[in-house]
Amino acid sequence: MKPNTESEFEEIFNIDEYPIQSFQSSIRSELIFEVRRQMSELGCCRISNFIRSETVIQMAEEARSLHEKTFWSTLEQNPYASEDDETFPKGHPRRFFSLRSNGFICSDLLPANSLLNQLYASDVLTHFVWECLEVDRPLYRYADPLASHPYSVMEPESEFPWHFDGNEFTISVLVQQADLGGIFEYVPDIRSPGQENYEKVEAILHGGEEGVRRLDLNPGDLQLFKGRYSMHRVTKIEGATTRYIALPSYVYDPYRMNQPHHSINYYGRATEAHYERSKVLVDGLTD
Ligand SMILES: O=C(O)CCC(=O)C(=O)O
Ligand SMILES: [Fe+2]
Repeated sequence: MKPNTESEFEEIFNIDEYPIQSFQSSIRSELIFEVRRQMSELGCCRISNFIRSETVIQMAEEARSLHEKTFWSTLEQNPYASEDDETFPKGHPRRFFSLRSNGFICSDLLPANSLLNQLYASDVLTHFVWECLEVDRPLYRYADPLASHPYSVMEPESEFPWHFDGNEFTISVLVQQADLGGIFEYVPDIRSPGQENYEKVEAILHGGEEGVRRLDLNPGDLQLFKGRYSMHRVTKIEGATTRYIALPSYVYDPYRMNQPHHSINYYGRATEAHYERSKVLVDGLTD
C-alpha cells in the first residue's frame, strides 16, 4: 500500500467542508461532536459529501474497471456467517438461513495505486474515525487481506440479508447508486460483548420492525456503523444499475481476521493466516 501524501489526501477528501486534517479547527471539533451525537442517538452516522465529487466519479470508474474480478456468491447464510449448528432449535437465529446474492472485489485485488487503497491508507482518516467512535481503545485497520477494504457489488435482484460483520466498525462510501432499492437497514447495538440478544435478533429475522432504522446514502457520503454489534442488511436492488460501495473496515485487534468459513462464503477463499488466526479469542460473540 502506498504511503499517503498530503496532495493525495487533498484529492480524496472534501477538506474544504470537512478539514479533518486540521486538528486545531473548530469545524473539525464540531463535526466530531455531531457525529458522536448521532452515533449515540441513532447508532449510525452519515457525513454528506465527505469524498470530493470528482473522486467519487473516479472511484465508480475504478470499481467498474475491476468488475470482472468480482467474486460472486448466491447462497443461504445465517446472520453470523457460521455453519449450521443442530444443537440449536429450529427457528433459532443461529439456524435462520436467508439468501445472499452479491459479490465482492476483495481488497487484495485492488491495484496498488487504487483510490480506495489511498483512502484506506490515510492515518488522518483512521484517527478521525477513532475520534468519532469515541471508543476507549485504539482502533486499527483490519488485517484481513480480503475484507479490509473491499468494494461490495450488487447487481439487479441482488440482496444482502440480515447479518453481523466479523469486524467491529465500517465506514461505507457509496460510489454508484442503484436506480431503486439497495437501502441500508440496521438495528443499532442489538448485541454487545457477552450478550447475543437472540430473542430480539429472532424477532427481526421473522419480520419484526422494532428498532429497525434505514439510511439512504448518496454517492460520496461517508457512513459510519458498528457492524459487529448492529445487525444490518441491504434491500434488493431494483432497476438496471449495479450498486458499488467501498467498505473500509476497522477493528480493535490488529491480529484478527474473519473466520475461514465466513471468508470463503463472502470472499471466495481463506488464506493460511485466516486459519492460523481463527483461534484467537475475541469478545465471546458469534462470528
Ligand atoms: O453494502 C452495504 O451497504 C453493506 C455491506 C455489508 O454489510 C457487508 O459487506 O458486510
Ligand atoms: Fe455487513
